[in-house]
Amino acid sequence: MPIHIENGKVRLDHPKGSSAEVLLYGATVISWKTIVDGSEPTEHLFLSKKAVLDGSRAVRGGIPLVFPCFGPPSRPEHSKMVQHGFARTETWKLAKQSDDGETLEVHLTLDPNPSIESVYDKPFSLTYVVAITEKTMVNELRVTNPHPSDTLEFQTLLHTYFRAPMEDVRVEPLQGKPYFDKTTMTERVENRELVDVKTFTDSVYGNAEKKSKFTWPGGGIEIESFNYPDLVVWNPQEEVASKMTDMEEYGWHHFLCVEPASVRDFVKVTPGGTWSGKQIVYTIPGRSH
Ligand code: TA6
Repeated sequence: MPIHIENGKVRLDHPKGSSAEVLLYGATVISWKTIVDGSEPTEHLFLSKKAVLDGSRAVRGGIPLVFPCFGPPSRPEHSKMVQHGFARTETWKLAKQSDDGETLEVHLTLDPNPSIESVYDKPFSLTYVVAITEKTMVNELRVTNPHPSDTLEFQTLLHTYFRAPMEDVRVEPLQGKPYFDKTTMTERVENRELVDVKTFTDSVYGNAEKKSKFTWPGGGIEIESFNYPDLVVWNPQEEVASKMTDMEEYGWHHFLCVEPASVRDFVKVTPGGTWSGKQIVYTIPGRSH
């Protein structure tokens, strides 16, 4: 079965060897594999060995979904929420699946429920599309505002933990971009052509390019984003990661978060409207040594 659901997890197994796994909890993609060098499938996402997967807390790794607020709430309507909002800690429904032989696609949905309504009183409807081909994965969040007269305002982000060697990875193109440096709480302009994360990095870039990529001698990933004006680059290093009870030992050596985002400002969806943000991720073959 190319697409099957078992124990609260949806598994997509492509006939050409790629695969993905999505927890209904938080609609969290926890695995994306492709065959990169013709042998065994390669895992491209980082999932902490200490990640809690029982639905009691957000998953440390994979692609947690940030909605309707980024970071600690900054608006009155979000004041009852925890950081990054409720989308990543609610259980979604598998609403649709399709397989045309080339693309395996699932749609997960989240609508208000008593748990959400206890922290958020705005109507909304979310659909999250996860699709894989032989070489790519698509992650698309659609936010519908069903209110007859009020505009819906939110921040959102795909909090992707990519498996990568922290010391050797470089992100581009970011040179010249404005960014808020959350490690010093200062607004700056990026002057580096290639951005590394060898020190504690928590940067919220604006004016993001449509295509970003990060590479290391053994490989790389390209991200094509649609309707996400910002890009977050994060690695907590030991100083922050060592305080995370769900971060495996030395885990920060093995991942880089590059996150298409709409967080420097709030998205505004008019009554009856739908906003969509999407990333397509591609693997880049490793440079020959
Ligand atoms: O995307 C980077 C960030 O906003 C960091 O500031 C850090 O808080 C990270 O998200 C992880 O947040 P979490 O709530 O999952 O521990």
